[in-house]
Amino acid sequence: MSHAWGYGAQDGPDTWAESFPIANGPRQSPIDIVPTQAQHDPALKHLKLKYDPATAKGILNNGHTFQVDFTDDDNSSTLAGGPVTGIYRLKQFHFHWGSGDDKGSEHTIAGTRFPCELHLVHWNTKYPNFGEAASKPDGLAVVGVFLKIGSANPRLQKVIDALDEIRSKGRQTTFSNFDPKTLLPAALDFWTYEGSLTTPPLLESVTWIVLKDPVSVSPAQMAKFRSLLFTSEGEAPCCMVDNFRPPQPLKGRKVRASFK
Ligand code: B30
Ligand code: ZN
Repeated sequence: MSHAWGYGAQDGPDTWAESFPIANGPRQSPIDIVPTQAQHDPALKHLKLKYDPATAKGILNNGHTFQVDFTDDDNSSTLAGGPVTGIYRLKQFHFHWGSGDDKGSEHTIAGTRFPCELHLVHWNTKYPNFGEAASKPDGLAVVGVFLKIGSANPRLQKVIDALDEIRSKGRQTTFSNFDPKTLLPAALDFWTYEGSLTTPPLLESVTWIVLKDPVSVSPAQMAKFRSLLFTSEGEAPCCMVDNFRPPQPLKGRKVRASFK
């Protein structure tokens, strides 16, 4: 798979609107979440995440991040509750990160940036497949989890150990028997708002569910993320870092909180 867009000066977020005019649309992501501006919504349900480790399938360097893919032909791994109606199936998870610890997340909290952000991508089973869902206003639900520098996170290690095999763009390998719930914090308090994919095609189809509590990652673990390459084998190597889009205008949207 080849992309005309990236995160460099010539093809980065400031240029995406030329090919994807929705980049300036009414519900773009990420955003800066200002907790004092969010409204607690007691009607929000608890998030129900049910993941079957047997649905983990493979891990891929797609040239802008790495993603762990899941089989999504039945409801073995799903999200329900929270802000959404119905059942959403897990498709993949991936990360965004910085070249240093002072940046890397896509969402920010009152201007605070985290070094990394995990995205768990789900699609609404009222549609026939991910591709169809991705163009519908209620098609996708992405759970965002911040990573903060601290002690090594043993639950990340299996993912990190697979990165040696997918250093370059286009490389992939099998990745099985993994429960992504182990990557989440103990408490599932969240903010939610209506947004978009944070990469082209920037489709405005995502119900964002951003968890309040971060999980930890060690400096050595972050270094392994940063040793991945944007580039294919045979190209001049270019480290995969700063693969995040900065916050976009809120344009009157409301952010709701599941907690007080
Ligand atoms: S995010 O969670 O908002 N960062 C996609 C899914 C989630 C997000 C962003 C994008 C997505 O599915 N994009 C379209 C599919 N991609 C995926 C891929 O495998 O590598 C193809 C593409 O862009 O055209 Cu690159
Ligand atoms: Zn993402």
